Amino acid sequence: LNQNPKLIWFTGLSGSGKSTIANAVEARLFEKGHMTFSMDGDNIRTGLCKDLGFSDQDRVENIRRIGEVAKLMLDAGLVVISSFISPFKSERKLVAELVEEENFIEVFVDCPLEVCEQRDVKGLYKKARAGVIKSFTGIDSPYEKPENPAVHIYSDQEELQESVNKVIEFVLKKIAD
Ligand code: GGZ
Repeated sequence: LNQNPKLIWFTGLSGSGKSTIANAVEARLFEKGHMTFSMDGDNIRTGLCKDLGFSDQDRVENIRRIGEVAKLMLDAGLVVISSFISPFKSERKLVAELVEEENFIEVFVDCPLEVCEQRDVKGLYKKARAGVIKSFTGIDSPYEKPENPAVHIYSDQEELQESVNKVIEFVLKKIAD
């Protein structure tokens, strides 16, 4: 059993591909014998954070709670994978400090807004443009790009496997350190 807990923190716009890449990364780590724990909107915003919306204040609280859960899971010895927009630099920094910088791996899933909007898998951008959904990231709510991510994914230019390889390579090196 490999035990060198790390937090792999995916950040990026809605529809950038965070969860898709994260799921594939988790499968690969599992194959290699790492115990993992994944968090995304589907298992967090429906439970632990179901009282929170998308105001700046609620997003900050969302990420704070996720950071605390990640810290507990790291204590349990797991490789934690999280996929949230996490639009604010300051909150990502807070999480990094909470779990200690050397355990925090920031992965920026970089995809132009136009591409996310064109894909519009869930039809949310259309609703945001129509004003049905307010404070939508990239439309009328900010996204602060990471300046120096550990891994920089260009999800509109790379094949999924290439993106996954970039993350895995970095993570395994970090775990081996
Ligand atoms: C952004 C929203 C919003 C608004 C609902 N803004 O593509 P999705 O659907 O599955 O991922 C998005 C998800 C974002 O939740 P996070 O917890 O990752 O956000 S944050 O880190 O900022 O707290 C999107 C959906 O929720 N969604 N309304 N207004 N995304």
